[in-house]
Amino acid sequence: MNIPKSHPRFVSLSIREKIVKGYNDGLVAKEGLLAHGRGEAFDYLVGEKTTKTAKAAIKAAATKLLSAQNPVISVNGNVAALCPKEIVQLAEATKANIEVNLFYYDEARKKKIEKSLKKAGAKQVLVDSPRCIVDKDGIFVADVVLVPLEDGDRTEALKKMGKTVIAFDLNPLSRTAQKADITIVDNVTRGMRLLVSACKKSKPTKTNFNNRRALSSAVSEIKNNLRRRGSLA
Ligand code: PTJ
Repeated sequence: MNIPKSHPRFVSLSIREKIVKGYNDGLVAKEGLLAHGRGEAFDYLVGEKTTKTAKAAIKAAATKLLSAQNPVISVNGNVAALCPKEIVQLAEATKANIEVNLFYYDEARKKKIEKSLKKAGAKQVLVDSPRCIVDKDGIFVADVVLVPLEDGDRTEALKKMGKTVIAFDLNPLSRTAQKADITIVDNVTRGMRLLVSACKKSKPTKTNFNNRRALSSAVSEIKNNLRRRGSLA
């Protein structure tokens, strides 16, 4: 679809086209289209911009990734379709491994994602085996795992394995958002770019980021956005 730049929803519709292309190319699961729709709805509520709270979470995530011994970036179909180049740049900036982990396990899709990441410049891509069995050189030995868009079961499993979890999730109420150590409530297409530049600028220091407090201010930012638009008293 050719979307005119003047369209008021140009950016959102362009991101939607990326997900649809990813589906047509065999990277995104059918269910990934639904997950994207949920993300679009929350992005609308957030105001389709990176909030102050998200910026603080990105800063904390950058220092955490840079201080990690074995950071891993977990990639699923949606992320592979939306920001493959940024994943590669982030892996380079943080010396992280990239591991493909699918919720809706599909060997053919996994291979296509691996190939597309290599095409985007990834030197090495680790792959999981069927669900919850992770690569022995990747997430299994990782101390910090970045899960851009993840379902709650997997985030809980990572926490049970003792990992520090950093997540992107536009829904501050989701199980992933609540269980992660650092949740970036931002569209992965905006936030990932900012995370890459934060990692290039930051130093590996300690962070005293409080996720509970950050999620509560993310909800307040949604309320304030709705008030500004006159949709909430
Ligand atoms: O490729 P697979 O098989 O690993 O499957 C990937 C999906 C995303 C389908 C799978 O992990 C899944 O079902 O996820 P959920 O449980 O639907 O959770 C996805 C979360 O990401 C939801 O809370 C959405 O609001 C959020 N989300 C969707 N799109 C974006 C987003 N958050 C940030 N940026 C987005 N673009």
